[in-house]
Amino acid sequence: MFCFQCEQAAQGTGCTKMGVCGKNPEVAALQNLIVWGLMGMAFWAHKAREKGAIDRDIDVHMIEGLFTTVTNVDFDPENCAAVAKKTVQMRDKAWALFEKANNGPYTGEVPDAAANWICPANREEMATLGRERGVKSFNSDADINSVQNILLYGCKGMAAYADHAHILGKDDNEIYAFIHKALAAIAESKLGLMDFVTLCMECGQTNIKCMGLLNQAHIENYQAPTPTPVNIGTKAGKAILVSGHDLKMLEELLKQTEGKGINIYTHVEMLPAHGYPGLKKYKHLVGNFGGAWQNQYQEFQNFPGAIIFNTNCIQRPADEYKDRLFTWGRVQWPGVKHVEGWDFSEVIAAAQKAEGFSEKADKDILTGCGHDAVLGLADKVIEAVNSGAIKRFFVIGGCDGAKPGRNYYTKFAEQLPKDTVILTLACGKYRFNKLDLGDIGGIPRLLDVGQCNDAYSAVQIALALAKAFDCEVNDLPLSIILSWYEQKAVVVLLSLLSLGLQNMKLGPSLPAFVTPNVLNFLVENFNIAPIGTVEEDMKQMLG
Ligand code: FS2
Ligand code: SF4
Repeated sequence: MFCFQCEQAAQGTGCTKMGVCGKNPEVAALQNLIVWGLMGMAFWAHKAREKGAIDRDIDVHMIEGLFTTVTNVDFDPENCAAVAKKTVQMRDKAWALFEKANNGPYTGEVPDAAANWICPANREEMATLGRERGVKSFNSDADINSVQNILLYGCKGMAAYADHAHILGKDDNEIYAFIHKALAAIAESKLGLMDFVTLCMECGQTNIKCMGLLNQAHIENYQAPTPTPVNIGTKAGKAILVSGHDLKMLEELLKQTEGKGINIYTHVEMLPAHGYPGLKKYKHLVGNFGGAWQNQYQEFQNFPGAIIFNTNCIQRPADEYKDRLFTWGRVQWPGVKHVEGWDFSEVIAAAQKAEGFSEKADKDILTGCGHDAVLGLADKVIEAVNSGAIKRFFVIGGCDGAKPGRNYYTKFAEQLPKDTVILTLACGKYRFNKLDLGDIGGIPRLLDVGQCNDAYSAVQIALALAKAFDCEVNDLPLSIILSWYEQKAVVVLLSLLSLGLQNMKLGPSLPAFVTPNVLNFLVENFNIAPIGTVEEDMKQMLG
């Protein structure tokens, strides 16, 4: 196997024997096959779209297929094989769609991925085929291959956000069209390096639309989030823990558990759910449990109820909780019960059977500080900046992970002077969101903007501040320090780069799929740099 799509890539170069995440060689090969098939499907879907022919099933299969291959989503070979098979059927559907719109067959050159290759009938042969279709084989030029992978990972991250929006009934033709165009370009591999760089920037721009669409879907369904304290203790009673990013799944579970004496807790990226009026109205949504995703193996052993993942990040479960663990949506783990659709009665039954919590008091942490809430304080914020009470804003956001170097983010938040404000989002916040950082004239020093997709909201805050101070975003007293782990962080980074943001710091280590030449390009054009020591970086940013 070879996979280097996430920050955990073995030796900083790529997983070759077994994924550090737990992905085995068979699943890795089947996911290669899915991506290869999607590239073929994209070729025909893109050509059909150019002729005005669109098929929503193909569009949706694209985002579901890509999301299946995101880090820590699907570890089940049976399901990956089923997705690969369906992909080949959908390629044929896209092909037929094109020929119908074209009133005849295509006469140009067809790339290998889009040719009439047959999906083998059994899993073993599918995996053999997938092994030959790895990410290193897109292009023989290492730099072009690197940028093609950045584009692919950007599309994977965006597909996850598009999937959430689709589940809430929001689809945007432009988003689907771009993903098809991008994967078709990788399949054809005819463009030059700078063309792929341009596509990466377009990917970032399209993802801003996609995150905006999801933001709109969340607000239309659950109203704009408001600053909300969330308890991290436990309430006496039966319990269900919800992990992932999907708010609709949480809402359905809240409806189905109402009045049943079961308390619902959020985990990791579900924490911001507490800020939405349409979700916090459920009194049995009682708190947040545990730290970031990489601690689940230990922490879930202490959760005496049912646990459900609706998106990444799932890890190999311990036997102590495997029979109380469920997956939903794109997430699958072999041997773990998968809930299809919207009936959570099995999860509820597992929670009722489990011991449940006794009462344990603990502190509150704050969430729900999206752009509506923060910009509601705009006058206060502007006054605090003008008076010098706030010297600088720091966006410290992105993913958490297992590497020891991630203590950087905790130390950074702890050591920042008291006249600075932190905006945070995604699961990297668990490195510091239980610290008591106080406030500046009533403005909390730590503002939790939300999930990784709420990078949209952070961008809105930055744009509004730039407008208020009549300057460019790069001239604001604002520094951005990102932590990355998986492909959603890649697409968020592309979005920030596409807005022209300069001087960002990235850690805890640089992606294995970025070649030295591509890195140089990023440094020269965006002055992006890897994190260094807390002291030096802080001195530089505050200076
Ligand atoms: Fe964290 Fe994992 Fe949000 Fe990522 S819970 S690394 O999926 O997308 O952030
Ligand atoms: Fe390795 Fe990350 Fe790929 Fe898993 S997703 S196999 S940890 S590079």
